[in-house]
Amino acid sequence: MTQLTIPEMGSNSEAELIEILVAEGETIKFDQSTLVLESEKSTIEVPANHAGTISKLLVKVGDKFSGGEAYAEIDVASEAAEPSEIAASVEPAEEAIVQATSTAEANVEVSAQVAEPERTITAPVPADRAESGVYAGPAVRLLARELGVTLNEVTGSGLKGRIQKEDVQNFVKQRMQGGVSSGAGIPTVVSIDFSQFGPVHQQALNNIKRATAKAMTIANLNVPQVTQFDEADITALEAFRQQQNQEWASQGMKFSLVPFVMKALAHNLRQFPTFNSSINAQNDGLIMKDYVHIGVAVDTPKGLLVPVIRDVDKKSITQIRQELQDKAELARQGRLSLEEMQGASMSVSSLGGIGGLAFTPIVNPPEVAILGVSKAKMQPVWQDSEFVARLMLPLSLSYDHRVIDGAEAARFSQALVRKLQDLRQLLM
Ligand code: CAO
Repeated sequence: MTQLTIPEMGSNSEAELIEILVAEGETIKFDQSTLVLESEKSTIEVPANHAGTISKLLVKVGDKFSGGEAYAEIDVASEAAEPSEIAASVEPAEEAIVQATSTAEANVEVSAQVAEPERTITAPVPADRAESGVYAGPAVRLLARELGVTLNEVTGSGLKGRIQKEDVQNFVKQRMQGGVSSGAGIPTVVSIDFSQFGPVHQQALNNIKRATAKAMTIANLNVPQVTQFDEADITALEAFRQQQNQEWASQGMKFSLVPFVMKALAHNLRQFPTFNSSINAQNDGLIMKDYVHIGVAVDTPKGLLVPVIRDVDKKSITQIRQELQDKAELARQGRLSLEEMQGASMSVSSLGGIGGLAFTPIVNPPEVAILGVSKAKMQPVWQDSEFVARLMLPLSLSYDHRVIDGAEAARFSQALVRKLQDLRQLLM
């Protein structure tokens, strides 16, 4: 047990505690911001001078400090990472790449910030401690206080969820307009000391998993989504695929179902342009896209990545197959560029190679729909006056209900089914 202390602040300085960023029972890292103090001149984030679990907070908002005072008791973690290890574990470039899977707009911002990190925090703060409470610089905190905004309610758009001035301004604007603020007022999950129930150990999330977690949370909070289930009789498509596999075998080429689904989906996106749109920044119109790029979720050892195959509507299934194979391989090797994960019209998530009946994929904004593909199975299907064995492919279409109505989604799904059942539809 030891104590966390306020750093020396120079003679005649006094600062008031305006925010406590940690809680009793919380496990914190060395250098993690714990308190926010406000002096006459500036706002200061106080970094923890030890890592470990906070057993007792000794202060309350409004207390005044001149430096050197103890403010918490902490059970020091014996395995606490050294500051140099913390810094070494951060791979901002990789995170920037992953965040590219969520929004093209965010990518631009994230990559810009990686190139030139913001430096507004007066105390040293490790770059990977965004999870612990609010992550914002003094100027942003001051602005929030002036505008009466609780920073916990603001979703940060900066690197690792850092709250920017614009986020505070947009929050106020949305409130004034009576708009919906993502995550506003949503209570956070309580942090529990699981060691009280049995032995536990920590496992760090890598940058890809952290970025995916953030993107999925944003998606789920912002997009009212519905999933439409369907199934396509792909008996004929499967026979064609097997035949193609035999014909191309001498060249070492093999076709999986996914390129066929992508081609049919691209055709559908031309037929139903609303699915190839995004909501504009003012939430009062749609940006219609004249290109058809399709993202494909790839399961990699480090986590989910979504490379984008461009102009799928203009490419042959052979080309799409080759590009998908190349991009999936790059993804698994962690060598995809930022550009290769940007700009999808819509995404496909195929779990057909693994199994399962159906699932509800999460729309990845600013896209407005995503297609889930599950494992095809032989099933008895009633035809005329008898059951016949047919290969049925389960499809799960999740869509943003702000943009797409249920009837439109059902029509989209049925049109896709018809295309997969009879590829000649793609010629029309
Ligand atoms: N029904 C039945 N069999 C299927 C199928 C389906 N819908 N989809 C694929 N298969 C078969 C393939 O034909 C292949 O079998 P053969 O070797 O006998 O031909 C086998 O399953 C392996 O397929 P695969 O999934 O490895 O390859 P793919 O080209 O079908 O898919 C890719 C490529 C990149 C989509 C896939 O490798 C992948 O990463 N899938 C996971 C995506 C994911 O994680 N989604 C969840 C995102 S949300 O967390």
